[in-house]
Amino acid sequence: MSKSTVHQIKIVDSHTGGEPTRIVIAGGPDLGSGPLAGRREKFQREFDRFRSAVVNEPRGSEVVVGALLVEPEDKSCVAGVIFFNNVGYLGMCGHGTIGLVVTLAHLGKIKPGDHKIETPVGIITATLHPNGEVSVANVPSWRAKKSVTVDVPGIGPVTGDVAWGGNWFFLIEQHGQELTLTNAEQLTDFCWRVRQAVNAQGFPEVDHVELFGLPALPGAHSRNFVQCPGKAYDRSPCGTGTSAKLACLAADGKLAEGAMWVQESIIGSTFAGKFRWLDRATGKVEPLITGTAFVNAEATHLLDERDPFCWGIR
Ligand code: PYC
Repeated sequence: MSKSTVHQIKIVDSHTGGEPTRIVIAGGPDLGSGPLAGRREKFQREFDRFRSAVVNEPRGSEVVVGALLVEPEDKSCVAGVIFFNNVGYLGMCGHGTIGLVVTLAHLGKIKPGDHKIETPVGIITATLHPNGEVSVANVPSWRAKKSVTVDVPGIGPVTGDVAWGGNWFFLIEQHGQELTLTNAEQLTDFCWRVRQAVNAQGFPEVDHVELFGLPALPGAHSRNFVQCPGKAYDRSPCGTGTSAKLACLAADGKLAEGAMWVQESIIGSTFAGKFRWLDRATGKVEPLITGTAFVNAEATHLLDERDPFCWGIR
């Protein structure tokens, strides 16, 4: 076997409340320097097959969120990161940032304390607590539109809020769906239809759909089901989705600044969230999301150009 056809990528896997994160720590594409939004575009334009190789089958699955570690432009940051998934690229990723912080600690690169991290949609501050928990002070989050009703083929009218929490979400309270894991297939179909309708009826930027219901765990305030852009559902309560939810709760006056909101995921994992106002006039808040992650693999991926599925099944 000729060695020159085999690329090596070093990765560390973790999961945050059941949702996997795969951090590429070496062997990734060289995206140069400059703002991360521009480097994310270059990633997409010139190295998209690398994204697919890392997260798609046969090495990954539709559930895996990948993260490429890059040099931050702002040197006060400990790292820059570009998150990606089975179909494309994310703005921010809450569960992924918690996974990243635990991974950096595992690698001996950071100690408990505050750490700034650069993302394509802004700089966030993550705190690694001595007990291993991680809090993420997310990018400014806000509700863009309240009570948008879309006509969903095969379902009928569905009403939700459009909000930004580092990614764009459509958040639905009244959906008539049972939020249980055994119902995941039906929930996936429901959310996918809603997303098509939301995209077609005025909000092409929305790529996550989030349903809310009553929690199963004592102490939790709500349970969610979050559909990600590539149709997989988030096993965690979704950090950016919880941020979007906090922005809506703040806008509606349903949660006070600094009060705790415990968001439960469809598999029963939780994030604790709270917010502080950045600007009441525009409804912008800074969400703080706290959760835990565990490192579960260190590996070297081998990308053999002669393998017909070297760059993933796309
Ligand atoms: O935790 O923000 C998040 C997230 C986005 C997509 C999957 N997880």
